[in-house]
Amino acid sequence: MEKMIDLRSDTLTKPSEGMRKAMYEAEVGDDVFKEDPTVNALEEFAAELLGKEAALFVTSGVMGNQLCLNVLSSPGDEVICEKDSHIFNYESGSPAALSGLQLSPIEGVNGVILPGQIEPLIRPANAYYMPRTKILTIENTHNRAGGTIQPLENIITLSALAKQHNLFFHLDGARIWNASVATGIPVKEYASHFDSVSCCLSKGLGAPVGSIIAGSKDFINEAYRVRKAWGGGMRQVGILAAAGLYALQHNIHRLKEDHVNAKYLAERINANPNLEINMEAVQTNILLFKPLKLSIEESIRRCKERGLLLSVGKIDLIRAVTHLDVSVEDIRKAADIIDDVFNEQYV
Ligand code: TLP
Repeated sequence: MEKMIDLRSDTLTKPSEGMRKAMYEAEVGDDVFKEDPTVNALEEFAAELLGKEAALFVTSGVMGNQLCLNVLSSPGDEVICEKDSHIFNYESGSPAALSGLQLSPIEGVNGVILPGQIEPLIRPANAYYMPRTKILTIENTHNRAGGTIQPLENIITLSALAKQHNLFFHLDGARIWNASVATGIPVKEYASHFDSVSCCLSKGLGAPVGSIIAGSKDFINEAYRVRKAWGGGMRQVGILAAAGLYALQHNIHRLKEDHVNAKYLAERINANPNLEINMEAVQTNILLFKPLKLSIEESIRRCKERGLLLSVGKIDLIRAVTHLDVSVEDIRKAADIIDDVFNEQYV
């Protein structure tokens, strides 16, 4: 059978040979005793890359975000986020379940929220009968908006606003690497404007598992305690940390190939009169597009029949994500399949 081209997510990447070799050869110890040299090396490398005092290896992006929210808040506090954010939509209600938090979502444009929208939502400091606004969080790149990049000037303004109102500023930087490669702005520069940062090793970077959170030493010490309490203390986990370290050392720069592939596919989709795509939002490795004459389910089914896997982005949009297991030839073939499915004769 011919290989399926899988554009459902960049989480589907499989460890390469080089990564598997690094995993096989990893020196390990008990990380709960902080004695795993590979985990320690990964955390040091990541802290340096992100320009933060300390970093912690955690199981997943969700755990990373939730640990950060937990450490920066108390039950009953409120978190301002964007309405399409991962934290609001795809983390199983865990801000409420794990930390007793209430979310206050704001609708952004391409995932970007502006200071003027946030200010009215910040609760007055002396209102003891209201929740306390404690955290402002944004996502870069923004997944559900289609991999869009947060403009640095806006991040800087939001950071100042957060400081002015004594709010912590958290970055869901699951795909911060993509933003950095696309703009040329170092991840360190992005991270410097936030109190806490969570970023994934297991998406476009190709590691099988894991995320990193970073911040001050005190913040990470507390996150270390909470991670253990939540059952996230792992033992000889250097085997997985080795994959993460390999990912950070080898797979960041090549993300630009995924962005070129995404642009190519977006242009082919844009040229098809039966499909609609917001080309302005095609900035990194995620594409969202709308079939005008077929339902989402039928579209996905017809593509699958021809060897192309796609997923649902928002309710009325199809999502395609490029990644390191998808070659230029695969992308050309994916574009041909999409043309075939959405050509006049089939719709
Ligand atoms: N995103 C996944 C799905 O959950 C939607 C995907 O396929 O894109 N923050 C952002 C911005 C994310 O996109 C994701 C995963 C996470 C956090 C959570 O990461 P994991 O899956 O490692 O818990």
